[in-house]
Parts: sequence; structure tokens; C-alpha cells
Amino acid sequence: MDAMTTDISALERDLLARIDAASDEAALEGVRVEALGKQGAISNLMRTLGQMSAEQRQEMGPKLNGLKDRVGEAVVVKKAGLAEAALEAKLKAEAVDVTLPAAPARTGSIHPISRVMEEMALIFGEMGFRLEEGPDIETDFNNFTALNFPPQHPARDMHDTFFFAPDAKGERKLLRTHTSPVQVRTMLSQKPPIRMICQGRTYRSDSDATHTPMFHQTEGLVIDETTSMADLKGVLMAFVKAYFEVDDVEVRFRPHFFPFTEPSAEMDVRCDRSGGQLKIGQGKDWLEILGCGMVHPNVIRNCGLDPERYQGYAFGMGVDRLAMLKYGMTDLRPFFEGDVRWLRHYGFSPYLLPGLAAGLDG
Ligand code: 2NM
Repeated sequence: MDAMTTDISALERDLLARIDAASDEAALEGVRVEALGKQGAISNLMRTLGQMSAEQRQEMGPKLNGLKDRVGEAVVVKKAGLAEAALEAKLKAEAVDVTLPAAPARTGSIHPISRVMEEMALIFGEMGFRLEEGPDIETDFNNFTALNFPPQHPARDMHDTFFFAPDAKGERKLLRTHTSPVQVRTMLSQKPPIRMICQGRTYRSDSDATHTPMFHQTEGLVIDETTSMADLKGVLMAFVKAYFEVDDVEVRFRPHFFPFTEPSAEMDVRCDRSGGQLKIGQGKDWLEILGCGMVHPNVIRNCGLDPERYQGYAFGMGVDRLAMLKYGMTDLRPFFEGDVRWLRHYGFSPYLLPGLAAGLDG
């Protein structure tokens, strides 16, 4: 073997070893350019063929061509191997464990109280009542004084109020015992005509089968210059018909006492309890569903309005009890226990919103 042949064999071993050692496509391309590029080692050798004698050329030509082919082939094979390894690594990094369980079915639902409050807001909204809001923590003035509960009056005890410790100024805040302070806030901040409802949590220290210390109310107020008990009756009858989804309903007003209204009344609706099921609207029994009356002139005055010019009516109802009546729940306490079995049974789908056009069932 002559020197040139030895050089070629050594070059081939060296190139093949470096191709084999290339760890990525960039390194491999580097080796390829050094061997087969325009100024590459093999290309330079090929160029020497021109200066050779005929015999030399006959010997070296096939050798150099063989070298070029084998090195070129090694690059192609290595390149395919690197591409496959890269794909493999990528797939491994992005692997998904298909044995993982699928996302669980949604089990959340709308609580009957939320649902019923939405229904009520919708019905009164159609009749032109705006929804107003106020805080759960109230002042004694907004919860009692403005509403014609005189200081030291036993009516304040009637409400089993939760009081906070007096603050630095000696003011004793409380958890509102009804939503009526929202009416006070509205009268103090808006000009008549006022036509509003409010809804929300209310608190009284009272707990038994039919009372929870936290409960919900919906109340309404209309203040204008010419309102009457007849307007009140019309609004409340329309409400009851829409809420219980009955075409006709007979109601009666029983005289009652509230400090904030005069006259005051409780409204009953006809019902039928025969057959173990409660039907609202007609029947031989009566069911009490709400309290109402003409707003007391003292309340109007306490809220900065002239009772000689303005008067109005108000009403209030217990959301929790009306939810029970409509949806056939017999016990109040599970409302606030958070038992998922109860919620699954009585909860509403968030996709079925109440609407008046297609009936309240959406
Ligand atoms: C009721 C019954 C009767 C009522 C009165 C007022 C206010 F602030 F205007 F004076 N708001 N709500 C009212 C009247 C509430 O609930 C049984």
C-alpha cells in the first residue's frame, strides 16, 4: 500500500468516527462540510486527480469515489438516526398518560335559594321594580330607628338581634334583622318615584325546625304621590300568579302589626292540601305568604321625605319558606348544611336560567 492509500484509509476511519460521534444535526453538518464541502478534505483530494498520471488516476479515482460515497452514505444514515432520536425524545417529553381518568362530570348546581331569588327579581323586574342592595352589617338607625321602632321599644326585642360590640365612638352595629334598611338607604339617596326590591341575607338569634339564625328575604317598596292598597294588591296578586305559575289565585288580607307600615296586613293565598300535595291558588285552605302595608308616615319623614306629599306601600317575604313551598321541601335546615346529596337533588342546572317568556322553568 502506498502513502496516499494509507492517508485515504486513515481519513476514512477518522471521518466515519467523527460522523458516528456527532451528537446532533449541527455537529454532523460540521463534519459533512469538512469532508464533502467545497473546501472539504475529500473534495480537495478529488481535485488532485487532475494532476495525476493516467495509471495513478485509474487507481486513485475509484478509491476516492468509494471514499466519497461511503462517507456521504454514513452522513445520510447518521442524519436519519439523529432525526429519529430527536423525535423519540420529543414524544417522550410530551407523553400523555392515557390511563388517567377523564374529567369528572360537573356536579355543581344552583342553590334553590339563589334560584328563587332570581325568579322573584325577574317577576318584579317585569313590573318595573329596580333591584337595590345594602350591607349585612347595619346601623341601629337604618335597621330600627328610621323604620319607626322607638328606642327601648319591645319591637326591637321581637327581632332577636345579633349586636356587635360598640366601636370606639360607642356605636353598636348589628346584623340586619330584615332587608328593610335597604329601603331606608334608597329613600335617603334617591328621589321619588321609587320602585324597588331588595333581596339578601338577614339574621335573627332564633333556631328551630322552622327558623335558622340566617335566612333570606325579598322586600319591595313603592314611594310616589298616589299609591294605594289596591296597587299593592294588584302587584302582589300578579307576583303570586307568576311565582307559583297558576292562572288564577284568590288572596285575602288579614290585619296585622308592623312598626313601619300603617295599615299593615298579612296576605294569605288559597291552597289545597288534599292528596298529600300542596296546590296554590284555589282550594278550601289558606296559606300565609307575606306581610305588607302602607309605609308609615314616620318612616317617610325619617328618610328625609315629606309625608304630606309622598306615601307608598311595602311588602316583605321569606325566600326560604317560599322556596320550600314551590319546590316541595319539607325541612328548612338542609338548606344550609351543604350536603351534596341534597344539593344534587334540589339544585338547579346553571344552564337552565329562569325566564318569564317560556315560564319560570326556562
Ligand atoms: C314587611 C311587611 C310590611 C317593609 C316596610 C319597609 C319600609 F322600609 F319601606 F318601611 N320595607 N319593608 C315591610 C312592610 C316589610 O315584611 C314582612
